[in-house]
Amino acid sequence: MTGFRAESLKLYLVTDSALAGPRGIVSVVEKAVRGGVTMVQLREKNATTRDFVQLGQELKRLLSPVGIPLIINDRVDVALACGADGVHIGQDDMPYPLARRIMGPQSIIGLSVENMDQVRQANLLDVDYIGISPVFSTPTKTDTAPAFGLDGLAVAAKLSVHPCVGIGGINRDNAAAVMAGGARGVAVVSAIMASDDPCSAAAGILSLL
Ligand code: TZP
Ligand code: MG
Repeated sequence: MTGFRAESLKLYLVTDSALAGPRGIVSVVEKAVRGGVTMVQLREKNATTRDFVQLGQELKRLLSPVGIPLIINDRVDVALACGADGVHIGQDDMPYPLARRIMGPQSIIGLSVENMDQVRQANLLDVDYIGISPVFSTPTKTDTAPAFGLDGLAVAAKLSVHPCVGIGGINRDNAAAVMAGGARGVAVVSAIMASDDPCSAAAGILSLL
């Protein structure tokens, strides 16, 4: 099956072009990698397909030599085109069985779940991991389901047969609590992407996990 290792979830950086600003995604990711991120998801909601693929190719060139998996948000076609290691899908994206068929048995596929029912449904799929979304409400993404909170996260992590990563509002103040709730890792956007020092921001969170 896929060569996915749940340890890759530990500090999962999800990109945001707006927060990277004029520095650009690649430069921020490069610094975050020096700080110890263990997996990277390229998430582009407004990019053209051409720019999305090009960014994916650039990140793949950066991450491949250091053995950090690159995951593409939503877009199976972009993941294949840029040679990414996998794709992360949500409940409204390509259905998992089709994504698996297209991506092949080796690719990493992660699925966002927004409630306990979706955790149970994900148990019937051979996804590589699930994203508990959101753990806390966050200004980075406001069109989310109600937050799980730490108690909900603990229930979801117990219920899930898959490794879980928490996303939403996670930072230095709560990352350890998310891990204590049973998550195998934390997925963060603003805590790293918005930092003036993405290397220290990543290293600081990692030191708490
Ligand atoms: N999915 C659920 S919450 C979220 C995504 C992409 C954004 C998380 O951003 P932040 O800044 O880490 O709270
Ligand atoms: Mg999606």
